[in-house]
Amino acid sequence: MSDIKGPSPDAKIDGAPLRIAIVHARWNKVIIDALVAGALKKLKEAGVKESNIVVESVPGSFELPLACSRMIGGSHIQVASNEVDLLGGISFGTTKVPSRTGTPAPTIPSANQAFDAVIAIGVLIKGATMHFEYICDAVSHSLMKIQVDTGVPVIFGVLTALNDNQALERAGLGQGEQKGHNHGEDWGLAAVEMGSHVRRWNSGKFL
Ligand code: RBF
Repeated sequence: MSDIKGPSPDAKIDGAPLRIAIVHARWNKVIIDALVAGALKKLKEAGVKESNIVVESVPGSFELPLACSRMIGGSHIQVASNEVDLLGGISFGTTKVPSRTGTPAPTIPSANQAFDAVIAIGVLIKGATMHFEYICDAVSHSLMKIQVDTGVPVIFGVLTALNDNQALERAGLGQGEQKGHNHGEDWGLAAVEMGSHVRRWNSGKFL
């Protein structure tokens, strides 16, 4: 990576208190796998506990915004179900929602905290039609809207490449001199930094 491009490496932030989700598309899987591995590596190096990392997948990048939105929403429901069950009692571990109909009650796995950040990872490679332009535009705007609307950082881990080589190089999978840098690592660090900042800002603390 050049010295000019990319984030400066001076933000060293403790990820130990954070809970982070990764949601990735499955199109262009070899590249996706490298990016997800890069993000996971940096999350763990920053101290995020393995038990506080959730990884989900969706078919393609177009599905990423809905997945982020519902995972953020669902993680708040998990926390609520951990605090008080629907009968008003304190619950521990897994909450069983009471059933009045005889239909088996849904089970909500509980969690102590909502996601502090979500990393959305996809690889869009331009083809012969306008499909690429539409998806890039829709996905980038939607992911931005979700983070602003929910207040939960959504890290933009979507490569929008004009050809295979551009995508490979941005996952550190290029050939020889063009090996490139794995941007998944940057996304892991960005999630830790933004998750930590937002926690602090939400409690009214500023540097
Ligand atoms: N999804 C990706 O994540 N990356 C792609 O490069 C990609 N290219 C696509 C090209 C075409 C022509 C189509 C129809 C879909 C493509 N998708 C791609 C899948 C898309 O994001 C989505 O999963 C499907 O359109 C189903 O909603």
